[in-house]
Amino acid sequence: MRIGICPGSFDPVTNGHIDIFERGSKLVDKLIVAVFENPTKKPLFTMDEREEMLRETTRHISNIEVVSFDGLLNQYAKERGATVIIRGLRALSDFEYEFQRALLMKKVEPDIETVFIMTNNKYSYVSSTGIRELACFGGKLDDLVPAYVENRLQTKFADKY
Ligand code: COD
Repeated sequence: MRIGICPGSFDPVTNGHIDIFERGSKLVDKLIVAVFENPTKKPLFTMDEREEMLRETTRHISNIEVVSFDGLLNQYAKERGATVIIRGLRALSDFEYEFQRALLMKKVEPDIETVFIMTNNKYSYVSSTGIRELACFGGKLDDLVPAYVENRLQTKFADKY
């Protein structure tokens, strides 16, 4: 059984992420969507909240398992027997970061391949950072995030301010 991992901070999950899950899930028998902490980012949602939003919005993909893990990606991938890491690529700016990460991963786990899926044109400009900013100022999020996530963002910002 070929197991893939799609890791991310997913703060929150967007339609761009979900598009990558839908396409990535066809490349493997099982796709583990895993919430990790990105030490360079200060999250809006807790890991549990991010995991719950992912679970609610990926129910339509039958071979997906959603988890969260507070540790190293390579350790978790090995533990789960995953052989492929699936990442999305939007622009040249993503490439530099992803290139370094993929090489680092290859160095520590030579048996794990990182595979990139090009963004869907429709979502090439969608990022969790942009979504949080729009939501913070009450902007419209139609077609950018699932309705469930939009509600969670509205509640979060209503609580905060
Ligand atoms: N279209 C296509 N792809 C997209 C889009 C979009 N609109 N938006 C985002 N993506 C892709 C991103 O390029 C990325 O591949 C993936 O979706 C997830 O994105 P984010 O922003 O939610 O997640 P990141 O990049 O912050 O995730 C980084 C990790 C949390 C995976 C990383 O920090 C990590 O591995 N942390 C654990 C510690 C560790 O092991 N570090 C060493 C790694 S070598």
